[in-house]
Amino acid sequence: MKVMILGADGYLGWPTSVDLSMRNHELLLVDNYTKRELIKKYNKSPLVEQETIENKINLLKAKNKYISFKNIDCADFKKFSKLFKDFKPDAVIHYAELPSAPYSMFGHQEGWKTLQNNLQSTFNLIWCIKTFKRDCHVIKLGTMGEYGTPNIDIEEGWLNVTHKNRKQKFIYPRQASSLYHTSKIMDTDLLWFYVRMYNLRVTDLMQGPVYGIKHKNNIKDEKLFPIFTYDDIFGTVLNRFVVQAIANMPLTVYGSGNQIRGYINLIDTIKCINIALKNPAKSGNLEIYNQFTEQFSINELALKVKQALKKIDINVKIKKIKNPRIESEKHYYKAQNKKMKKLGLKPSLLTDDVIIDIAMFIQKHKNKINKKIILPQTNW
Ligand code: USQ
Repeated sequence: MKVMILGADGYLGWPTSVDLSMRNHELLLVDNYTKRELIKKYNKSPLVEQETIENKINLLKAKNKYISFKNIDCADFKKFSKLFKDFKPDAVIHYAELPSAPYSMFGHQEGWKTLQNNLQSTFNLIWCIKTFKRDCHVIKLGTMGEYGTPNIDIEEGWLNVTHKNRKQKFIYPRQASSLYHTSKIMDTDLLWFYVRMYNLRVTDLMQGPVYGIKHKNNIKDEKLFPIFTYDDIFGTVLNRFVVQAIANMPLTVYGSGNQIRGYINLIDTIKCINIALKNPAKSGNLEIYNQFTEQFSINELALKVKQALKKIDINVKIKKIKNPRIESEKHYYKAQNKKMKKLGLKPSLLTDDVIIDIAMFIQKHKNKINKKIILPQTNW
């Protein structure tokens, strides 16, 4: 297939690119280094300094010659539409968004940049498909955070409502607790509108926080590993916890630690992308999948890290700190995640070995951990 990957340099975009390049697709990778620039601007740094994407792509080209890279901003319609029109992809995997809740809540500029970048890149993509290739399948990364923490079960994207004896299926009600997550709700609404109007084919993946660094096709070569961030803005909770453990810092449980989320191993993110590629949404359909494999509270997650690392003689401390976020800390949470499994996903669960494996990678780079960038600095 001809596949475009937008945001190909990121924590998910790069492993997706590595994996698909080994499956003989013709790939066009797109990124404009926004995340790298923001990491520098806000004085953060990944655990391991990244090669340029151009250098990384040369590694992939040795295995697949049908792979190219363009350094352009997907929010720049003129440049993006030319690229799309020339390549005419069968599918586009859209990760070209600012992914951080704390960043989006930092200030006016960051909030607006999140909204503007995320909506504009999604809108540009929609417009290109509508204009140049109506049957192109969009695989869009959404987030479980779109649903928030409602007091009823979270269904997979849609809810059947009976009202005054009449029935209608609606997109499941959404109420996020950051501006970033809200930008994803707006993306979904935009996509759904254009699916209804112009019969586009869209798969929206409601993904939970991801952890890990390895997957099937990068396991032997650390140069192919994705960017690994652990700072307060770009790091996600489990990766942060393991870094804290290795740095001999207490794990920072925000608030009561009873917040529950659905988590997913990076290995499974890649599997889900492949499943979505092989099972495209039909014309005029918005397919929504809940992309997580297990639910944990933050307390459970911290305990899992503590118990796993005890096996390799690391004594982990856990500390509850004031929650820097406005989010529900005691809530019902039961989310459905059957659809991916029905299509063949066999989950790679969060075992002690998985945690130890992440810890071994971090241990190797322990001297590079910057303890000053870990504690939360954005409050809302
Ligand atoms: N948390 C802690 N301690 C920490 C960091 C986080 O207790 O040191 C808590 C947060 O308060 C939150 C939970 O862990 O309740 C998850 O936080 P997170 O920073 O791992 O994830 P979040 O901000 O929700 O965003 C991440 C990704 C985002 C993705 C989302 C999926 O950055 O791109 O969309 O996970 S979800 O959370 O399901 O919406």
